[in-house]
Amino acid sequence: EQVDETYIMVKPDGVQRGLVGEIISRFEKKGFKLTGLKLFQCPQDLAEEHYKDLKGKSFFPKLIEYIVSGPVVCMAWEGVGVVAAARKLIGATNPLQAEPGTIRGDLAVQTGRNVVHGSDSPENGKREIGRLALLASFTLVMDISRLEPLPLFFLVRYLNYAALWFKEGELCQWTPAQAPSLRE
Ligand code: DAT
Ligand code: MG
Repeated sequence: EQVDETYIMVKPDGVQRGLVGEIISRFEKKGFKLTGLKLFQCPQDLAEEHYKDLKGKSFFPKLIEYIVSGPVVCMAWEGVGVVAAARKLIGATNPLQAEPGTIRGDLAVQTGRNVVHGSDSPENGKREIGRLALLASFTLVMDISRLEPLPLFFLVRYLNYAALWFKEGELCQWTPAQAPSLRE
């Protein structure tokens, strides 16, 4: 079975309401593996890049303003079927329509303050976490030596944006203590 990864983020209202532990706990208890975690003040351009598919919607400016209004908690979670399962744990975009038992169903009321983000596809999970960009940079490094400094500058800037939420070295691979390979 294919192991996927998803980008989960506690939005500023979730941090401010003291819901970080509760939200992390739901993914831990489900049985997914945490591979990245940080508290982070999101800059305007990253928020716009993350939500670029919603550019042009009437709520876009307010959404960006909200995402940069205070620190967020960025997480990468890994597991079989993790993307769809995380969306189920999170619940519908409008918390009033989210089922009880889901994070939004239990903890939120407003669409514009729905406490948590989760990637909507495995491709977006990779894009949002940043692995696609790391791969792209590795293959592009081959061509870089032939480029002039100016295009190189723009390339590095582009990769910087494409990486979205995590940089190389911020993600960890690890094996659970109960794994057979670690038994004495
Ligand atoms: P989701 O976060 O469930 O993936 P989305 O990707 O469609 O939902 O939208 C991203 C965020 O934008 C969402 O969490 C809250 C905000 N949003 C979406 N639709 C909205 C609306 N009609 N009014 C206000 N905010 C909205
Ligand atoms: Mg979405």
